[in-house]
Amino acid sequence: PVEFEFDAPGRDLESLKRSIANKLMFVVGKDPEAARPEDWLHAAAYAVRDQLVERWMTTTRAQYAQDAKRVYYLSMEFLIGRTFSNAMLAVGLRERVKQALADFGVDIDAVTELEPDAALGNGGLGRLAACFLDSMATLNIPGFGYGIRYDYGMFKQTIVDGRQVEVPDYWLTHGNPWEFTRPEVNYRVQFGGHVVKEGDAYKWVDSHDVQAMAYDTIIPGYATRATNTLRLWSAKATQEIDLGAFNRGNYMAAVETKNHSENVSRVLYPDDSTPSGRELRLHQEYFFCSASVQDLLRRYLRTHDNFENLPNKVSIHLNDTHPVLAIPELMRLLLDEHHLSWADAWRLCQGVFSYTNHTLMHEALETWPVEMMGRILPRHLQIIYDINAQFLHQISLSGGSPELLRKVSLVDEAGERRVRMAYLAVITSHSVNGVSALHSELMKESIFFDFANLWPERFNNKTNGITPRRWLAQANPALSAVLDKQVGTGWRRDLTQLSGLNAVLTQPKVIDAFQGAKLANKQRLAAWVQAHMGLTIPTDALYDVQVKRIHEYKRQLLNVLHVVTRYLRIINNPGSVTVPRVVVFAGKAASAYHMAKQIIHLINNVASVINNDPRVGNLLKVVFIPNYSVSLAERIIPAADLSEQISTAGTEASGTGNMKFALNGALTIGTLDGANVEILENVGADNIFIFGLTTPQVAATRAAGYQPRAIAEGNPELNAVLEAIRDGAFSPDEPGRFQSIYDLLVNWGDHYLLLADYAAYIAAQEQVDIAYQNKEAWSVMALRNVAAMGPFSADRTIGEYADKIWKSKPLELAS
Ligand code: DL6
Repeated sequence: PVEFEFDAPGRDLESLKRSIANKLMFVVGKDPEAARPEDWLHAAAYAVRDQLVERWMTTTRAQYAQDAKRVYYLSMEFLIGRTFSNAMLAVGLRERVKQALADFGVDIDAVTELEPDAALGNGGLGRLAACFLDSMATLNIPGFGYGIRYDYGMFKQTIVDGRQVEVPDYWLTHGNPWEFTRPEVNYRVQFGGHVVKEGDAYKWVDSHDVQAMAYDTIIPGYATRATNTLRLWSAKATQEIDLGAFNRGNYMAAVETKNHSENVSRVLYPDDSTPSGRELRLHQEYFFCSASVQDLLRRYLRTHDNFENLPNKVSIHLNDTHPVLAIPELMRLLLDEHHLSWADAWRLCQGVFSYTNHTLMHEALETWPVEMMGRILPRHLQIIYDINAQFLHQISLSGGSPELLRKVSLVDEAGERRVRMAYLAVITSHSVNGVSALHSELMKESIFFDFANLWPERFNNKTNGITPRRWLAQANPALSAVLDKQVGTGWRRDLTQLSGLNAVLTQPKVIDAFQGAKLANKQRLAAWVQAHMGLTIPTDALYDVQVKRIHEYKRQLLNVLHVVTRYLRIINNPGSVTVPRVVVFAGKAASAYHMAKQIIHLINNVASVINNDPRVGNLLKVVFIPNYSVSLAERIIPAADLSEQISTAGTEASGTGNMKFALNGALTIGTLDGANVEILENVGADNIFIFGLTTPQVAATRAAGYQPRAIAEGNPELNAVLEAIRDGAFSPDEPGRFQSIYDLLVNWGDHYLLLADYAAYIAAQEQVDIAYQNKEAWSVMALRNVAAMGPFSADRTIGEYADKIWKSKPLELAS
């Protein structure tokens, strides 16, 4: 365990115990005799939070004193997970809190498990935002996260008869000890109404208004006094109750408007990489953009009396297109409220905004119907039209053809007219980045081709990263202890120090220690599976893991094809498979995504047939772990031997799970997609299993008229696997259940080319089996992965954003 000291009072064991006891009595309001484990968790959380508050104030004071440039990270999603362990780690108090609780007879691990995940995000994009907050604080970059305080986060996934069933996640049931309610920080957000012109000025009138109220959470930096703030907005009605209706005795009608207004921050849209296109979503996006921009302008104006310095003091980063309405909102405020000229307002906007793209999928690029935007945000639609008119004028002056104008216009005129949010982000931002080297190149060749021709200097790459605090120190204490012994403890702040492992990783004692940690992590996962699912899994098998959102492009189905292949080999050709495997799946499907739900159903049905077939025994077990979450990821990833990163080349923008697995000593089986390409470059071809079509080969295969049926017919083993799925081998109670999956692959074009990659994937899996039989050599390869993960720290990524995009400097804080 690594503890470090600050001079703050209240950190010795006795003070901590006093603090926890005080919080239990005076904040939670419980007698120690009557306190439940949840009460102890809250009491300890408040005691740990106290340790952060003083730093928070010191940091804020220093930001003002140094007139520091602040980075505002606008994101509809922050997939935080639990905070208790993370906060203890950041302030170096875990061992002492553990002791303090133990002295009260309370087990820290048991209470830690009671904390609900803050699941205010869907997947990769939201978790990246959470890792970035951690790294910004750790690097002393003055930053704010701005988002929505959803009452209901990502739904809880239950599996009923093999099917996904969604249950609401009311994560605030027991209160949230980490947040500070700020009723005094609230802004009016307008919707609807219309715009009137008075002289040269525009006024937005007759709108329905909602209040945005702030809730703040401290984001601690690791081993620094610096902290940042995550400010989440909650919708409150401007009027609590309609007194007229109330007095007429119509009590329900009296609160109807209030409920309607407050619905804006009620629930996270559970869609990942698919557009939701619903009006409420547009309300949510504008709601948090407006509140955030009003808030940051107010902060800026506290210490500046004009806007000239805005780009030197403020960066607004757009995490995908969801916050892009911040652009017309800033324009509106500068024009209509602060009376700047159009030219000045536009110059300032271009100076402050930067944008990250997280997906190339055309269907995932947000557009809003002009009609809807005009109805809900009439002034913003005007401003977007004006931006468009000026932009198109410029393009045509420089010789742009009508065809080019049509292609780059902010308004898509084909069919129902729609505003293209990604284009608005690109036209305005001074920087547009992708999230892996490959993705950033593809972005310029595909969705932003015309813009990259116009402004090549604007486009750049910032390969994603992950925080080593949560994803190694916190998630994997067993491996962390091994690393501390071999390379010291500094990797938590400088992940490149893991390269020190290269000098020792062939030593038997290091290999032994690594294997011991891996086994402990498998035992920890197996115990969880036993306790929560009633399933026994062996701990001496290869743990083959694919955990992520369920999506056709991520190709969980290809993994299933391998599982079924393996199963058929075991029963038809005993002795042909000798390496025992536990294949673990976890992930949620968007509630309206039928095929993804079918895939979950298939995985569960395949699991139940295989797990109950006595011919298979411990040679193959298949587990679908329900309700994948950040806290489950922390338990699953450290136990993995093999990391499945098998998306169709050119579809996964980066991936960050791929980095988490490698950092925890798993080998990757993967395609040349997203950040897998850079993982390969760093770990070397001997320490990763790469297979399948490359991005250009994918395009060529499609262009040549891809025939999946011919592939199936030409490969008897594949054919048998597909027929087993189609004919009900895994759904004997309803033999036709998976006909649609068969059709998807064989008759409907197999858009993601699973069958094209099948043979190469199976061959790669055979290489995995061969390699795993030599446990020492396997461990050395795994350790080489760990040693090579330095570049995949989010600290590296954030360092690059700060230097190259935001031009922000670390805050100076006395140590
Ligand atoms: O950049 C974070 C993460 C990437 O690692 C994943 O590859 C990518 O799929 C994900 N993108 C989304 C798209 N959502 N939208 N829009 O979640 O971003």
